[in-house]
Amino acid sequence: MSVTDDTSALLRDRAAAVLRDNDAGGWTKASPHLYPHQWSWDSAFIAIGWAHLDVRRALSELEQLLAAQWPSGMVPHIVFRGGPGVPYFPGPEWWNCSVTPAPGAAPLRTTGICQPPVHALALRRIWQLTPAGQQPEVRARLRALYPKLVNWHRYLATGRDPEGSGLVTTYHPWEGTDNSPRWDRALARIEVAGPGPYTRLDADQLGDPSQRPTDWDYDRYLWLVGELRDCGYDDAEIYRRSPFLIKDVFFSSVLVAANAALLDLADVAGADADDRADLLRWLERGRDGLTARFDPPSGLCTDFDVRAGEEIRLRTFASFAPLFARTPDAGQQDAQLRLLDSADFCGDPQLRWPLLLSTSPAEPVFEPRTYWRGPVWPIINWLLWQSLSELGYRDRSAGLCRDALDQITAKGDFAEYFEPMTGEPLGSPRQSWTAAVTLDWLGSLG
Ligand code: 9WN
Repeated sequence: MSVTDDTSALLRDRAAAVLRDNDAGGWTKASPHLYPHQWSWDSAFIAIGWAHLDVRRALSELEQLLAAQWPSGMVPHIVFRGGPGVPYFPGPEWWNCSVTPAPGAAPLRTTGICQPPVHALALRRIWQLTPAGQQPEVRARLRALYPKLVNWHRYLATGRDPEGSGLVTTYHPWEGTDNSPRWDRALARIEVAGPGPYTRLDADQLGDPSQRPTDWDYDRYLWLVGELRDCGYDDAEIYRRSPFLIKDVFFSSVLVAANAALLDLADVAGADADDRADLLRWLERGRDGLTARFDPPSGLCTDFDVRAGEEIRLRTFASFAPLFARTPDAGQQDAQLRLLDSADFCGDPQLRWPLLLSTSPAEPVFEPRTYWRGPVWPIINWLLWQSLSELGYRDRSAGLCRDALDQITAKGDFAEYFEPMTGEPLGSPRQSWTAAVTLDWLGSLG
């Protein structure tokens, strides 16, 4: 099946219905049952989807998320907006943190870690899609959000990069791509004293535990939460004590692209000269940091385990960090595109569609049905599509958009992720960010 005019109108209505059904009033559940609260990078993608339906509603998504921004500038990975009766594990009691959004307002319960900073890309898309008549209102709200996003980036560029390397240090697998094999060695080093008794909800809710991280992973995830909590979520203390500190090239590449997005909005936002200079400095330092982790012969960009002092050399979606960062260097682009087309990635003839997988089938750890260890994630392909478009690879980006929409249309109901060889929809159905990127892809077709 391919997306024709008829099917695209239908698909747009169905995607819009997912966002409307998951709308909880100014914020959107990441999915109806499995993820019933507000997640950080989900919200950014979701805002991009809303921008095609109602730019005001799109702004609320970001405003509600940023209301939970910590004084340090960190934007927490979950805001437990669903309330205490809504089941999710681990809930707020495991994290023991909250923020008070305004004097006298009720505190918001949050987690103490963060996720990739896609938010500036969302703000830029909102502005691009704002109808002329709504520009005065949207500009005013954008101007209120902008300094919060600059502070968020400042936190990542300083608190999360005390070395000034241009690369963001992540503290937990939940800072984006949970059970990616990129974390296996660092997790294996943790001698688990036992995180205490707990009952997982995810495996039952999904009905197929084999797609989710194992209990071995969860023991370590929860133990790490305890460590971060004991450090009072203080960056310097975490740096002194935590066994899990990773220079994550994917996370860092999103920060580079997000800094560029804020610079694009600087005039609309009335940004001052200091903020502009900081954003440019972080952007250039980020690109240099990624270049230092780039291996020209293989075309791979690799994460670095700070605690072990070792490279994490695996073929995963993160290997394409220079592309995600829209690196202008032609040599890096060529090497990355060769790798992308190779049999290790999109050139594998067994793939149902030539889309970017979370982990290469050529890796021994590849598992086609397990979460971040093989399946295709639409949001990752959306990020790649954006980069290819911005870098001027029109045919490639158009092909990627077509294949991604075909995958979403063929089977299932806006699945969280897909089996790469069969196209089987996996994970949560009616996942908000899948619907959101569908709306953006359809919007690009004109
Ligand atoms: C933990 C909500 C989130 C995404 C993450 C994805 C998954 C949560 C989980 O779902 O993580 O945060 O319970 O598995 O890995 O990227 O933000 O969609």
